[in-house]
Amino acid sequence: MFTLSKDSPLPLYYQLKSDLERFIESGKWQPGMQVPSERELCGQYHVSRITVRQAITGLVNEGRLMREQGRGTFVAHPRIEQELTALTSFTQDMHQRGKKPGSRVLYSGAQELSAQAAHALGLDSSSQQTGFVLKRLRTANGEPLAVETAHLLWPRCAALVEVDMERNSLYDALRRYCDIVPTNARQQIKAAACADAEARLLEVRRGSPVLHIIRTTFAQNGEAFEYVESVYRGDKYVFYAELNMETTRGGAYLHSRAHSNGAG
Ligand code: 16G
Repeated sequence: MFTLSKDSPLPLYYQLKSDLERFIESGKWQPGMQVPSERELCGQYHVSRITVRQAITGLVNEGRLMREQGRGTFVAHPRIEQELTALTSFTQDMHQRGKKPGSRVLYSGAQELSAQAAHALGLDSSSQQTGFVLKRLRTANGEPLAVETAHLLWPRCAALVEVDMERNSLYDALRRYCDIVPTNARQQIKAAACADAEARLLEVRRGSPVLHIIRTTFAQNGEAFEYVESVYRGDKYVFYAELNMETTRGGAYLHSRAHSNGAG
């Protein structure tokens, strides 16, 4: 029924993978749909099981398909693409994508800060510092996407104690009740394997790929008001940045401030 070119310089598995990719992109294969079995694809394309498996594995690795043990292979839901160039809140991000943001408060209250959080907030990290800590499970249309632990200035953000953080956006509440306008941020993203506690909250298997994000956010007056440690589901998110080549200083520079620290 479908033909692949044996004369093409492109390997058969690659041609098959591109064909299946087209089904996903054109919407012929919809998110959540079960795809034909390896045996069916072998029959349809007249190729070996190894070729089919290689094409499917490629799409699974790219997050386009999902294998579910004992059930089969399904078309993955597209990941949420988040731009790295604009400072947005979770609530804004979800509204922009037509999804309903939700939060479950896991902890909220004044707490001793870690030296790292105190340092990021510009406090003297050599002595004990108190902050307002807000730990939330963030959801979109009821589906868990991230666990975020925000450390905020105390008592500067004390008004938040009165705000229902399951129904309100943190950034909106800061603007409204604390006279803090989130203005810019520094963010670090690294890959990790999901720990037990977060795996239960995010409804993924322990060890699944997640993104660890650390953000320090600054207010209109340049003061750091929030230090956030987050764990985002790796199968749901893709971060996107546009990079411009800078040629004005004689050499060529990548205009991104992103840098890698390597291991550790
Ligand atoms: C985003 C931020 C987080 C911030 C939250 C406020 C990342 C990685 N994190 O999730 O730092 O606290 O937005 O969201 O982007 P909210 O205003 O909806 O509560």
